[in-house]
Amino acid sequence: MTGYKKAALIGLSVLAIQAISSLSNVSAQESLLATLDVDHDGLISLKEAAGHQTLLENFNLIDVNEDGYISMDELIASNMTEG
Ligand SMILES: [Ca+2]
Ligand SMILES: [Ca+2]
Repeated sequence: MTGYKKAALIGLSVLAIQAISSLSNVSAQESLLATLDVDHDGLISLKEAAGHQTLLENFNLIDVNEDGYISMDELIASNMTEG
């Protein structure tokens, strides 16, 4: 195997790993939203965030558009998980 091919193969593996880890992150946030979204409107209100200490403490930071709710997009951007 040439050095170039090796580098290309390593590059592809890194991309694959990044794709897999970003997918698993999304599902972590999906399950977090599902856990906290008591009224099933797809958003986490301040009241619903009370079930997650870290989320509650960072609510204003995560709520980027300041509508008082954390959307799936905002949750993904925050990288917040259940842990
Ligand atoms: Ca909700
Ligand atoms: Ca928001």
